[in-house]
Amino acid sequence: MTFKDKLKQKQTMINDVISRYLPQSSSYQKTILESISYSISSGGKRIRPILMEETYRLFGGNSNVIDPFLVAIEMIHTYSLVHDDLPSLDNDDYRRGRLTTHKKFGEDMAILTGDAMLNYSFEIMAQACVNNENEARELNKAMYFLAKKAGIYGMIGGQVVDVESENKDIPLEQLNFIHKHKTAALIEAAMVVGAIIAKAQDEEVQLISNIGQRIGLAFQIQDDILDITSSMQVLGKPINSDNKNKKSTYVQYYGLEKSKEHIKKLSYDATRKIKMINKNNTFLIELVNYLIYREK
Ligand code: GRG
Repeated sequence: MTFKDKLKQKQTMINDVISRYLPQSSSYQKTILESISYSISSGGKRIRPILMEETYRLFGGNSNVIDPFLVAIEMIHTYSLVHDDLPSLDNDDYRRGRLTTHKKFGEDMAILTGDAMLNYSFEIMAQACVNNENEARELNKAMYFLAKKAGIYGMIGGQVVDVESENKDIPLEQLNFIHKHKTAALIEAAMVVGAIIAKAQDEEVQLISNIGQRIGLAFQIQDDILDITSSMQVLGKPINSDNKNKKSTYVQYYGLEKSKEHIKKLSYDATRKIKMINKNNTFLIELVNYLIYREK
């Protein structure tokens, strides 16, 4: 089977898990359920849950105790996109090739949809901790790590600095802070959560955290590159959005060629470290290369 076929198979598996966990209700609040379903079912690449699942398997994990965490990280990621697209932030009309949540359901519902997805992700992780007494320690630890990386010390922290840096010339150190927190933190969390739930040793978790940070940073630099080199048709969202929103990017700092070289170095380091784990990790290495050199 080719890498693309394997990836497709894994995306289908993640989509099945997400459908099983979607909240259900036919009562008065059903609009929020439609809106959550619309936002999360709209064809994202699912790279965070796939990275989590792969890291979990890498360290010998083989049960479905990980499932709520796979859903939770995609819910957190999707909420961040729904909120990021709002008129008060990036004000985008298209995402994943279709209307953004606020364009489809209104701004009020889009705010509530993001809130609901964030809340629901913790609801299902907490439920997993309650239901799996024997693994509660690892599950709690994983939930704590994800909470930190999605919050003030991670994605939200990075987004705050990003918003405050618009229209400004910022030092490279600040740009690094934004990229490492806004994007890389959740990608790092995906891998670390997989390792923790599989009961990897502390040094292994540390190594995975280091690998995740590099992959996450390279992923964001490629996002900066695609924003100027790709097209709306391929990306499913408008290009030149960084320019429109007066954001600083790696490409502005280093130019296209140097940014590409930086990605190469980060991916080389990440794959070298993955090989150090010395387990059957071919798909993970292929996945890293796909993520970093992706076209959308
Ligand atoms: C609003 C709290 C809050 C945070 C927003 C994630 C984010 C922070 C903003 C989204 C805009 C952006 C360019 C973020 C960088 C991360 C990134 C490249 C997101 C897109 O992730 P993909 O490519 O998207 O995995 P799909 O659609 O495939 O899931």
